Amino acid sequence: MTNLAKLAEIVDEASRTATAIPQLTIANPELGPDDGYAIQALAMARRYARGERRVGMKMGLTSRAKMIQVGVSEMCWWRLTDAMRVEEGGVLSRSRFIHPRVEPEIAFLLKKPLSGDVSAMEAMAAVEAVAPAMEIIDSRYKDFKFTWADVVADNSSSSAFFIGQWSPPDLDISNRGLVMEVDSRPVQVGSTAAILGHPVRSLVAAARLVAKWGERLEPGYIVMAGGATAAHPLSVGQYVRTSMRGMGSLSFTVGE
Ligand code: OOG
Ligand code: MG
Repeated sequence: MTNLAKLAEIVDEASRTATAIPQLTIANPELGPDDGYAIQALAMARRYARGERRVGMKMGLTSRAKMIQVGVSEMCWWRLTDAMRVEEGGVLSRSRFIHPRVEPEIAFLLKKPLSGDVSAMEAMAAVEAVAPAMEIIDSRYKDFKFTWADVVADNSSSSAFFIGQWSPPDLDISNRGLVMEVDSRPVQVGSTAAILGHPVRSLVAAARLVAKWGERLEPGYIVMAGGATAAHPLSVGQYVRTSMRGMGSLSFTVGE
């Protein structure tokens, strides 16, 4: 039988020490996505034991651009902790990561719990605020290559995130133009509509997916809807900025 706790230790250590590892499914071809989620939960317990605190959840692979970039066409999710949040406008330390990439996202702040099958209207009624966001993804696997089971086991590549200014939830977020720039040069241009046609669908999916694992989205949680465009590789010295029409912009600098 596969030792899931051992595999959780391997991905967690790879993440903690920023060291690339071979895909888990190479040595363990029997692993499926449900095993990936079991590994993820065990890896999460290790983070809690180190003092990290749960602050929300991220959805991944919710836009076509993202699915095509990594060659996996199923959604994935992961639990966010306080240690992953970096202050907007701050410095992201490159040495914490293996081969980091940045992607533009949209974030929801919840004021009510959500779990199971909910409608888009019910999901929005649980939202306190919405904000432009950026996620730093850093697959622990060599060459950023993985299967669905691998990526789920590895935090869904999650490693850090930035949140911009919160707006009230009645703002129409269905089709907000966005530009992600590196050193004032646009590297990705897109729209929030790329996220499942409307980012609220990602929140609806998030409520459904956590329920499968006996969890709910809690008041105060941040839920990241997933990259609206392909991700862009990061290197030391870059100044990265994402602007979302009518929602302001957020930025960071890549340090050593
Ligand atoms: C997987 C994580 C996907 C997103 O927003 O789609 C993700 C990856 O691209 O490495 O975070
Ligand atoms: Mg993402």
